[in-house]
Amino acid sequence: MGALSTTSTVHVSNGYKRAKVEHPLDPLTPDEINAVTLTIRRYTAEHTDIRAVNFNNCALLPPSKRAVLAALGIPVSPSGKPETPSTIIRKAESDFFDVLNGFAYNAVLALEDEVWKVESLQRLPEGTQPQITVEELIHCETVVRNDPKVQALAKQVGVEPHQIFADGWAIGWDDRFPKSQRLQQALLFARYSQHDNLYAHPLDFVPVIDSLAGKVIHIDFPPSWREKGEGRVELSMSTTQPQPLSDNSFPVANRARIPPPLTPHDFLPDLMEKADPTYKERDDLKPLHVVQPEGVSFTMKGHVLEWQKWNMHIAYNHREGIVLSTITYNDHGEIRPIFYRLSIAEMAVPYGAPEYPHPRKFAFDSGEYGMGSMANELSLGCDCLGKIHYLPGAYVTHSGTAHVIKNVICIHEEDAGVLWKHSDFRPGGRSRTVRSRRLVVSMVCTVANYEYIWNYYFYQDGNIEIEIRMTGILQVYVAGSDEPTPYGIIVAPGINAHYHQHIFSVRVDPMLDGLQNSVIESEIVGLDAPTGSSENFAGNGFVIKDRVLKSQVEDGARDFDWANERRWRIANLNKTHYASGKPVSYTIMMKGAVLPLLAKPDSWVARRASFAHKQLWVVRDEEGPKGPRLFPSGKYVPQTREEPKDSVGKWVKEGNGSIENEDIVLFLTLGTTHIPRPEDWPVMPVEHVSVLFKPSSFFTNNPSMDVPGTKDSRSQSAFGTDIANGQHTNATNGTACCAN
Ligand code: ABN
Ligand code: CU
Repeated sequence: MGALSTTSTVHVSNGYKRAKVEHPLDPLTPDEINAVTLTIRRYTAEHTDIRAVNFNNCALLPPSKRAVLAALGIPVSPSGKPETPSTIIRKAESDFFDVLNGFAYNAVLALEDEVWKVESLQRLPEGTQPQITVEELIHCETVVRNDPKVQALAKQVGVEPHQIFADGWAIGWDDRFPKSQRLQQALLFARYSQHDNLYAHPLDFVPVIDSLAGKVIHIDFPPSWREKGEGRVELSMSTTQPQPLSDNSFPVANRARIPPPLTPHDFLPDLMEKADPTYKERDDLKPLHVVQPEGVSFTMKGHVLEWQKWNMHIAYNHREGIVLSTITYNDHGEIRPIFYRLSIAEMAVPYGAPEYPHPRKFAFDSGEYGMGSMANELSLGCDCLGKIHYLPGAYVTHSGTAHVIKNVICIHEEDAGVLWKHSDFRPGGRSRTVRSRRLVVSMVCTVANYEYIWNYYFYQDGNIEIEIRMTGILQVYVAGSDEPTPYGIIVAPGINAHYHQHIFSVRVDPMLDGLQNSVIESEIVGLDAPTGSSENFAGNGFVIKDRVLKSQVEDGARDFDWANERRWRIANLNKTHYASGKPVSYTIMMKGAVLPLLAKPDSWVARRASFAHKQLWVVRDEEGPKGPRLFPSGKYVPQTREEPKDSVGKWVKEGNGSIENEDIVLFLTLGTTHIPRPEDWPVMPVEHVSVLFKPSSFFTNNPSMDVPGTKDSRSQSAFGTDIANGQHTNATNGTACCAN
């Protein structure tokens, strides 16, 4: 079926009342999701031969950038005049399956006079797979647990059917199956009691399921390694290549099986104590409360937050989780646009073990599962300390009803150490200390074994930071006793944690003092003139060489370069700083988070995750009818083979458009190569990566000079002792140190 022109209407009454929408980027409310899916159901029943619908996703289709900025009165150029607002029609988009034949569809709906209407309905091209849903993950586990072949294989290593558990990953890449088949690979584990850490008991085979048919269609057996002497190892199979499907013999006669390790490795205190009666929680931690006696310093109106000169719209969606939009800064009364939109748009987690089927392990957690759908219900006093404001989020379930996560986005303030300080060291000199308060917008996602924490920080000196924290449980595979593990490390007996990378793509849609922005690449280089020369006699001279990135095709994909301390800044070339004469800009600091993709350039993962090849991508923001360029590995990620047409690698190559003084979008690649440690087991302490955006010639001077010096009347000497003076005094409060 092609695009359909007829429209169907469903009135939003009958309990589908729309909650108040105050901002054009407000996400669909649960009522709206319900109304949209009901509209689609009626439409398909009345106008198509689709008879059984399973919804996959449903979200706001954002209006155009210029329309939103005009509606909010945000200027699009340094001249300061906002454009004339036009009517914004609220739109929604949903992907769904016809469960009878497995075809996937995309519908776009518009809300007119409080009534949703189907504007277009298209069958997705064969092989296009929308994300794996929460329900499919649960279903996959049930399918493998009930499969007689899986049960028989599990029994051979002492595992009963009710003890079989599975993480139903997207297939990754497997040419042996047709693209049209919706597939999941079930990474198997045994669980021996209700809340046992199942990752402590990995199984040695990997079923593949057809998600729509609900059937196990194949089982793969990773080969194991043998010691060959003199440090050499040998694979138990002759190749790391996938075996032909015809070679799938059940039961596996003569195959050396590796039973799962039985030792528990738990993280819940009662279970840890059960396993080891000497286990005891430490009892020497005194309470530490975050107290805000006068409440918070931010205000929220719906999804719009105002804090310390910052203003932004905070939204949830099923895919990126947090999306921050229309970020402005009030600079002495002038509302200055900074970023139109910020999100973590994609991530890839490729594992480094080449034995088949381990190479299929490269998760695109955002595009394949949706970080929003995987987000946690946060809880006060443990995930979030202090005075907290939560925002809810809603995603669609197969039935079409909205699933609400009440506390999905956490908004709060934190002390962030010293913001700035100076002491005049001369006798009688005065000093001033100003502490940094930051605003945090955060979310926690559980992607099967791992958790990811997204933290967006806003500071009083104009800095913005996006930090990703990783914790949770390592993805592991079983190792035979004495089996060498060249691509991983044994974190506990029989448990091999494969090496892997976490590679994130941060999408930055800038609007520094308007939409026409550029990227300046700087290299910091020593002077060419030799030591002893008249230009550089002591040999110490270095300069900064700036170059504006000009053409998308030539400059749109950039490598980091340590040798020249390469750095990038987003600039508005139409406005310069009164003193430095430099264009107003924000510098991008990747704080030790740049990394090379370790898989080969023509590897499966590299072909699907073109964004991971380069540290910086700059493309023109071209808003099509289905919205802007949002996802660097394509809109539909599961089961792509080769680089999708709508990926950042393809956009850069497209046309010879200018990226200088244009409406541009950046994708920053950052992450970490994770060589697991036993200390990452059974649960990994958090690891951080972050990118910082720092104003450079953007403000007249330090914009935080007006932050008051701190006088925290509740800070006291730890032991009732004035340690600095070597005197015992009563606990004193710390008023004088900050400004005297
Ligand atoms: N990390 C892959 C994944 C994510 C979510 C659910 C299952 C598997
Ligand atoms: Cu890791």
